Amino acid sequence: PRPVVCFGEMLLRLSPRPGTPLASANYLEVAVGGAEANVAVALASLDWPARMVTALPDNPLARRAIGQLRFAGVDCKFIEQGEGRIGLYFFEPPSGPIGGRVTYDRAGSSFAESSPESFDFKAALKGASLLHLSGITPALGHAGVELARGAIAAANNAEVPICFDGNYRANLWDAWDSDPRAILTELVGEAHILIGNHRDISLLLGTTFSGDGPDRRREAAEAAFGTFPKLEVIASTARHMESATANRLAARVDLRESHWQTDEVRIAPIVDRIGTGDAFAAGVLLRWLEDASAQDMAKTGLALAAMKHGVPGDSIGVTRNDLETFDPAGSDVSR
Ligand code: KDG
Repeated sequence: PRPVVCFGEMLLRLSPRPGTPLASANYLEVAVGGAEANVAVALASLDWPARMVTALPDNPLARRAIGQLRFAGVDCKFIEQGEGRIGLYFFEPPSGPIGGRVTYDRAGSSFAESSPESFDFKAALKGASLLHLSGITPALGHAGVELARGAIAAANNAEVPICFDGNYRANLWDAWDSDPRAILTELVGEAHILIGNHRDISLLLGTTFSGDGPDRRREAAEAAFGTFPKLEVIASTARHMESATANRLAARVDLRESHWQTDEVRIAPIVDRIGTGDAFAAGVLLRWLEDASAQDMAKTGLALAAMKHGVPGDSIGVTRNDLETFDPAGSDVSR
């Protein structure tokens, strides 16, 4: 198999214990994140080669982040280490009726301060099957937009298809004088695979698709296929939150000629919601890389997303066997 190249910022997550507000926390637990890195970890753990391209400082915090990727088997030789800092985010987990909250401390990170010239995209993309990036990179500011453009141009030069995950982060876009719709429309215009729900698509197309049923979703997908001629796959999840610790989740994959929507599965208790979209993306991509059907992409994406809800941290490392034997209705300890 040919490697997937994941390009984006890596972050450390620092979280107080559930129920303890950040403002009075004495202990913070560390996890390693970054949406694209989370996809790399999931793919590598499933034995699909993944290569991370990012910029990090040369310090113990960055070594902690890289160590997590290495443990999963991600190829780290295109990670540029030099000046600057690693981005952090603080996550107050949901507790009782209070939802979770993210506070970013990532301004001026090595990645956000880099430019397309900082990376050897040509070498990193050599022999690659796919470039995966997300809407987090352009949300970082003007430099982030250039980074996303640079990576996309390099993939186009190398004739490597592109997967773009919308990953809309309002807090990042709102922090600068941004026009997310114009920027995302330009970037998605180069993508072959779009991970994003029908609301992301509505944002891109400037249309409101009222309601959330399968007909609306097909309508949204067809409109997106009409607007973005390179798009081959649109994959999305639909989530109905029951409480801070329970979800209902369904997955959907639209191809130009076919589509598949899974039944809803109930997920409870939820251990950690962060990174579930990245786990979904990894499942969809795994099956796309294997040339599977819309049904297989949707089912595997849903299975990985469901599994991630039960795993602490931003990413999930699972084996093929875990995936094949996963039963969303729950399973016993195997001995
Ligand atoms: O999808 C999960 C990511 O949001 C998380 O790992 C942190 O990349 C991150 C971000 O920018 O919020």
